[in-house]
Amino acid sequence: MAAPGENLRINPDRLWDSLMEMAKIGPGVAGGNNRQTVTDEDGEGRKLFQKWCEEAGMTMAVDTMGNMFMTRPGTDPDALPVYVGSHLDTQPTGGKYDGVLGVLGGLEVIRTMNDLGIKTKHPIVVTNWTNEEGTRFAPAMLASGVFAGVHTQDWAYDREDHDGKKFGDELKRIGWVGDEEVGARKDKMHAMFELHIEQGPILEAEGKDIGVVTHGQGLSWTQVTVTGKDSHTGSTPMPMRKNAGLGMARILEKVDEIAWSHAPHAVGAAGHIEVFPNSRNVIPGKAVFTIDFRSPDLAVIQDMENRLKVEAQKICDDMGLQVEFEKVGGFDPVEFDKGCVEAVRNAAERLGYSHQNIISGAGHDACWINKVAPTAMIMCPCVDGLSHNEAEEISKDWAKAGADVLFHAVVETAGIVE
Ligand code: HGY
Ligand code: MN
Ligand code: MN
Repeated sequence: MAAPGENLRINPDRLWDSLMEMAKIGPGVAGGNNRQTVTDEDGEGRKLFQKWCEEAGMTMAVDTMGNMFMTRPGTDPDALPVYVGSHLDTQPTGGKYDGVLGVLGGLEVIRTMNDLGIKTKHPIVVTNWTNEEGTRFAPAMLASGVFAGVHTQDWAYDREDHDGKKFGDELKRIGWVGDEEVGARKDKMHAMFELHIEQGPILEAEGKDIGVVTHGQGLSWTQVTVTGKDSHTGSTPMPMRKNAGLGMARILEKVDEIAWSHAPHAVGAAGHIEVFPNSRNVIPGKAVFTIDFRSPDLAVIQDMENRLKVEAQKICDDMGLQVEFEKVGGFDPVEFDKGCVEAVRNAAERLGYSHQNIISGAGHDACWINKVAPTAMIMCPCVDGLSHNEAEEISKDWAKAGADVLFHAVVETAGIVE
């Protein structure tokens, strides 16, 4: 397919203004965002995205998981669409760019095509995938997972947040249950591209503008519940204590050791940690926490999961505690489509951006969509590799480079019609 001329570029000021405008919705407390999935703020962000897309001449479809599909028609109505997008939901202390750059970068592709009067054979669909973060309702990439057939919609609707609210009820409450059956379009996709900040330090350290994402590492989330006995922190003699909090601490120490044993590529930690009753003068009778293991190698993930169970059981047996495990999320390492990856690499070359191959450390909707359509990702650097932190920052130039490459890869794949 013909590619756009190398001089054709997106409008970085317009993209940046849209990023800053979206960032005003669900502001954090330190300059970032708290626009968690299916909250009122998420609903507001969706409406703004819908308004911008309709102003750019696109028509909206929404599926039963709230996934948004904004279509720009192609010249061939039978040609399968090229998808481009990411997610608008954020962590509770999230940044302004994680996910949002990929959605608004997709919108900027359309806006630029409109400016230049570009027509393509294949339609182009800009998407916002619901609940990529998995922070309020585990697991991550929930709606793209249902779309790709990995989870059932019923299971997803039943996921509960910390306050016992159900995902399906909250999606209904904010008015974003669409009438399109989720997954109905999954066998009718020509390709999908996702632009994302790296969320790691490699590109900035290497001085590269673009990450050509060849693979995504796999992820495993195991929720661990340790049960001991609540009792007085003052009057309970040390030998009589059944301290679930201490059991958790010893298990977390082991998690770190297990991840280091697979250095340099494996990682492990617990981001979600709760003790009950969480009172200053009560020995915790219960601890609930989620272990996040990741590696590009599936066998390593499985080894880390197995060793977690063996070590945690040993620790709890020694301390007279009970322990239960529940797998609450995970996906295998992914290899992205070679053709789409090549389109990304060619675009970076054509545009004169420095680039390197990279494995995605974070999970993304593209990891699930890769199961149903040829998929690739583009990454731009972020300052100090920091993400999932309100101080997450990118430069306008990095955003421009990423969106330029996205524009070229998408338009070339969709086929310019002279
Ligand atoms: O967990 C992840 O990797 C993604 O940010 N949801
Ligand atoms: Mn993301
Ligand atoms: Mn994220």
